[in-house]
Amino acid sequence: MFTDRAKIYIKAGNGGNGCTSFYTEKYIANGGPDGGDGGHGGDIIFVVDPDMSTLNDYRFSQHYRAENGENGSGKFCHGKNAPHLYIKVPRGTVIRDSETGGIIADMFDPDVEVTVLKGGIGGKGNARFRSSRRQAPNFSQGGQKTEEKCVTMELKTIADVGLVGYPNVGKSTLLSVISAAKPKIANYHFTTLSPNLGVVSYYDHSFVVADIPGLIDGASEGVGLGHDFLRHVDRTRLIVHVVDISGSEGRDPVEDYFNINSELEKYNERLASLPQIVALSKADMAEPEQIERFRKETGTDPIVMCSIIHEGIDELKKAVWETLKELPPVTAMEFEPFEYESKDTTSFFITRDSDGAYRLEGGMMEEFARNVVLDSSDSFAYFQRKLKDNGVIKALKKSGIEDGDTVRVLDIEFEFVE
Ligand SMILES: Nc1nc2c(ncn2[C@@H]2O[C@H](COP(=O)(O)OP(=O)(O)OP(=O)(O)O)[C@@H](O)[C@H]2O)c(=O)[nH]1
Ligand SMILES: [Mg+2]
Repeated sequence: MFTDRAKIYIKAGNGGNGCTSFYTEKYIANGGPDGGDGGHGGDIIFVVDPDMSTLNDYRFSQHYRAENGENGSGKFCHGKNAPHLYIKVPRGTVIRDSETGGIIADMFDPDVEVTVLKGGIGGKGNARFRSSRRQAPNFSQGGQKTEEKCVTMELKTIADVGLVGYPNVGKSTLLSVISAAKPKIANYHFTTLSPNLGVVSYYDHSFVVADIPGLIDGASEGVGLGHDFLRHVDRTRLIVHVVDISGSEGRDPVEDYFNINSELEKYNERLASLPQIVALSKADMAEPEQIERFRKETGTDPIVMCSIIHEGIDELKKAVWETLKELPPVTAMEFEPFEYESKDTTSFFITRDSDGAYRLEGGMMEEFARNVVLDSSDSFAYFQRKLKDNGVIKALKKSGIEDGDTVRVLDIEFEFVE
């Protein structure tokens, strides 16, 4: 089973909570606050594993969660930062946000690391909240929580040349004679079930060739089958279109040629407009008139081959190299930079509840609420000051609040007093 597309769930670690603690020692009264900060949650980082060539490891849509940061503790102990979680993928994997389809990363370079989700920030311990006015802060900050996301990974093989054609025309045979690759070869359709890569040397040069499964199942009603595999030649620079010129399976080679080209067109414009070299295989079983007719009716200048006795192979390699050297190199996909929004911690808005109470909502409120321990008047005073410092009180007054009115923030409720 070959998997080249997979959906997984990923979640960075939450930040660890800050600690509320006071220094205690025998004979020492009123030790100061000594609660340490929480550690950061682990990031989710994608890396290329050069030994991987499929996404088989991910076919069951698993969940990948980085560890949470450790909570802070007394004696100013900082909680440990959680280790990052590395997700290994084969080179050429394109990672998209499943919800929007936006490309997050193209794992094109062999040693690229992409941080897709950042771990939550650790909460501050109460030691951090000490000030001249507040000697004994009785609260600490919760760690930042992270959200789970769903991403789709899609393998798009990186190669210079793509071999395309009907099943059983000799694509894999060709790859096996031009490179050291050892693909499976047999006289039936769909011998190749997943892409094979081979490195071809041509004098001092080399290029990579991808052999994919046959495109059309001639046995059925002529519907495209291997369509999905075209993804693996989608970023090549050149197509070698292999046609069985002997018509050994009863099809007309000229029709084969046009059918495959229309499959390429259906897939996308780029594939259809790539330079193409036509290679006629199984010429040992064809009559010269068949080759002549092919030339005439397709208007192409094909290379006539018999892979099994290496005929036409040098000519093909030369033609491929001569074309490739004029073409720009394969590059990573172009896409708008995509980043998961870091949590909104600065906005707020005011609504009214049905009983007339004022309700505060938005990222800023959630951020402040992390700091509030409900049973601590100390932390509540801190919360109220934060509301004032950030213009929330002013905004409330602008919307007409008066002394004695009720204000609600998440599950906290208090009476407005100026
Ligand atoms: N006579 C002759 N037979 C060939 C030639 N090239 C390949 N074959 C035979 O054609 C059959 C199919 O070859 P493959 O290389 O497996 O064909 P393929 O295009 O990769 O097929 P799929 O992977 O199924 O799409 C094998 O039996 C090969 O030995 C050739 O030049 N002449
Ligand atoms: Mg094959």
